[in-house]
Amino acid sequence: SLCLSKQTHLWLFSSLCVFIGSFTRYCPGNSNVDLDAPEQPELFLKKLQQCCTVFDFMDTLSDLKMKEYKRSTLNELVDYVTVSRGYLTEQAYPEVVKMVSHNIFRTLPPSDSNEFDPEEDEPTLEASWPHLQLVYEFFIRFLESQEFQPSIAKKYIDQKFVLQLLELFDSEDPRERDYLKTVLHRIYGKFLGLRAFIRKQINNIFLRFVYETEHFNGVAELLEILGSIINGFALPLKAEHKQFLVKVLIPLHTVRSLSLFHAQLAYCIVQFLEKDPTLTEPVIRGLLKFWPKTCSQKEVMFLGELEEILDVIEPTQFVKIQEPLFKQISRCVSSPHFQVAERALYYWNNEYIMSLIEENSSVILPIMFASLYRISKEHWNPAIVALVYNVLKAFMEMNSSLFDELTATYKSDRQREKKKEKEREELWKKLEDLELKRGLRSDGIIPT
Ligand SMILES: *[C@@H]1O[C@H](CO)[C@@H](O)[C@H](O)[C@H]1NC(C)=O
Ligand SMILES: CC(=O)N[C@H]1CO[C@H](CO)[C@@H](O)[C@@H]1O
Repeated sequence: SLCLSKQTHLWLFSSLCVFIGSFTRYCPGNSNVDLDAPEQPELFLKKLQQCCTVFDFMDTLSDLKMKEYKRSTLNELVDYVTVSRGYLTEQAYPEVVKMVSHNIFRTLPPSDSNEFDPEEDEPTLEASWPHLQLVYEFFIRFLESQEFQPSIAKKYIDQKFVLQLLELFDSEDPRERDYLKTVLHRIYGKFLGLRAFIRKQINNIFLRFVYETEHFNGVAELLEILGSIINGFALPLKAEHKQFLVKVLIPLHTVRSLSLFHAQLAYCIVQFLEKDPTLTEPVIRGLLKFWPKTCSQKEVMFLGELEEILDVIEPTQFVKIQEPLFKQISRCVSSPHFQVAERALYYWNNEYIMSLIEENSSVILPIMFASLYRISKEHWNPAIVALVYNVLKAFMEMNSSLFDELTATYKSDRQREKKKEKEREELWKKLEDLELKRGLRSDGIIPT
């Protein structure tokens, strides 16, 4: 499989073409490799040209033989580029990019954005995948080849190419998006001159997604690439990068289909905070601002992300944000949704978070106490009550005098409330009696 078969069939030019001979791989064998080696670069170009022909896979019965020839030619090209030694000539670059472009750049089938629900429906798989996969495979090996020279390739892999590549991330086929992810990652790694452009275009895709369409299939894949890009940012972070975090990544949390890319999004956020801890406060304030009000499933995701952030938070940053943060957590603990309350209460199993709470218990206990105490008396769910008892116990151990103080305050507040309620009831009763005495009818009309 080290060399290309000699036959470069005519099938590409039209369906009239005649297939000459059998499509067996021509390998000169061990005896006369050298003799045939000079032909290889030229065969390579020819076969690249052949593979520019694109077949219609929607018609499953057409061109069956031709499709099979192209498939084996692509296979040969994959093998060739994997082991090529000195065959990647300068003429090959435009041909490779041309072949790849002809095959992968196409109008994606219209996805019924109203109908298709990526959380529920099966994606439409790409019909031409038997060829498309090999083209992607070939392209990745080309980019990864030891002989690959970005300085030559950049003439052909340019901004226009990248723009078309990014559009393909909207493909419904997850297999294609997976290949695209690797392709874009390689291009980002090898073409320094395209990096800022790629980031800017991803930025635009996300803004359009958040504020206009709410529809783009490749958000998770693009975020995954960004995760590793962020990882490589130099310090101090550029204003452009911080802006991307605050103006794009945080608003991405508001999208309805968050569950499809939340893990990748949270990863990017945490990457940013590990790079630059001073971003913690704006990030957490952003999450609190966009905190979901009606969707408990989303609320659970937010709590999960917040825990990831707290896992890496610096104590100096924690104190800046602890009050609004624990006000929200206190609301979550009292949530009527079992899963939300449970997820929030799990924070108390996290040793690092516990140590942060303990250091600032005089701030956090008073915020949390009333909700917890009330739940321990009133909640319908025994699992939640058990978790709450654990939290209260931990609080008591942290600072028992503060705990007693809060208990006393809570009780006297409750009593005052109850007393007020009672007084209000009595007042109403008195009013009723008074009205009866004055002969008011229940319908409020004074009898004449
Ligand atoms: C307990 O809380 C009280 C009231 O906030 C505070 O004055 C005291 O220092 C705390 N004790 C400990 C051991 O943290
Ligand atoms: C009010 C309070 O207790 N603040 C403390 C919170 O924890 C930090 C250390 O992480 C202390 O420096 C603060 O004094």
